[in-house]
Amino acid sequence: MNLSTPDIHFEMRDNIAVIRLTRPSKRNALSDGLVASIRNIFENLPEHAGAAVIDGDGEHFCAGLDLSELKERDAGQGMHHSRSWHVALERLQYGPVPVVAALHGAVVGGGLELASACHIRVADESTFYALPEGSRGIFVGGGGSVRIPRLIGVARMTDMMLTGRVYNAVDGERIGLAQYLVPTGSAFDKAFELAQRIATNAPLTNYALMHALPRIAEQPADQGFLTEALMCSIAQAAPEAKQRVRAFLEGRADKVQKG
Ligand code: 1HE
Repeated sequence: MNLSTPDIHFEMRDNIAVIRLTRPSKRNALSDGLVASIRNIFENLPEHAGAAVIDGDGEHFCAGLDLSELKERDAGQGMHHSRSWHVALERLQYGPVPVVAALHGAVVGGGLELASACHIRVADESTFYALPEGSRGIFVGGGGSVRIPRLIGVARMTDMMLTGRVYNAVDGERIGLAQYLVPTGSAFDKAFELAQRIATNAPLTNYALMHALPRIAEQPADQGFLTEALMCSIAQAAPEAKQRVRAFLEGRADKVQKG
């Protein structure tokens, strides 16, 4: 199946899915069609995909919602529009494989919402983050109010939206918007290297990290402990887990190296 469109490029590099926003003349602004394409890609990833990388062509990762499509919508239409983003980004977050975002330039508005749905964010030094919705008279609608406070806290997101505060790459990494900060121009390479490493994990471990961990983290502790015990028992019962543990005990597996 051809998952590319003029605005998004999809390719498999061995078992890594590479997804690139290709609308640089509009700073990769997310049109309705582009959001639908993201959903389509994560609903139809090839079975052999082990991880994915998403990045953007040109000077910026993503300028957010395509403001030229911001129509006069009544409340019901507005809700359905927002829900279409939720579905697309849920397919990404709770999809078949972990996704690493390679960030550079503007990561703003819906672009930050897209990045927040990814499992790992690698930012280069040109990256900057903002939520200009506040100054455009609108509100986040792509899951940002759920995901961004979980990365940086309600107070920082409130500040970004009330005051238009822009975080640079260094401060973005410090507060938790990205887990990695790399030299300008190297975010994709680092993200790809991480994706290759992720793809060597046992599939059930990756599944647990994507689907169980965020839900456990939202559960009351007593329920979380039980869910953890269930997930842990399922993962360790898999033949692959047994092989990996045996390989370590027999000296055939890598030791943890000092960072
Ligand atoms: C756009 C968009 C866009 C650029 N929708 N067309 N997002 C924003 O409020 C951010 C708006 N964008 C910007 O602040 C700047 O464009 C950037 C800082 C990202 C980049 O600046 P720069 O100088 O490199 O580019 P530019 O000259 O501003 O833009 C180049 C073209 O892209 C220009 O079009 P042109 O026809 O005049 O060449 C811009 O109009 C166009 N462009 N960004 C449409 N966002 C689910 S709810 C989510 C809610 C939101 O995301 S709200 C936040 C929207």
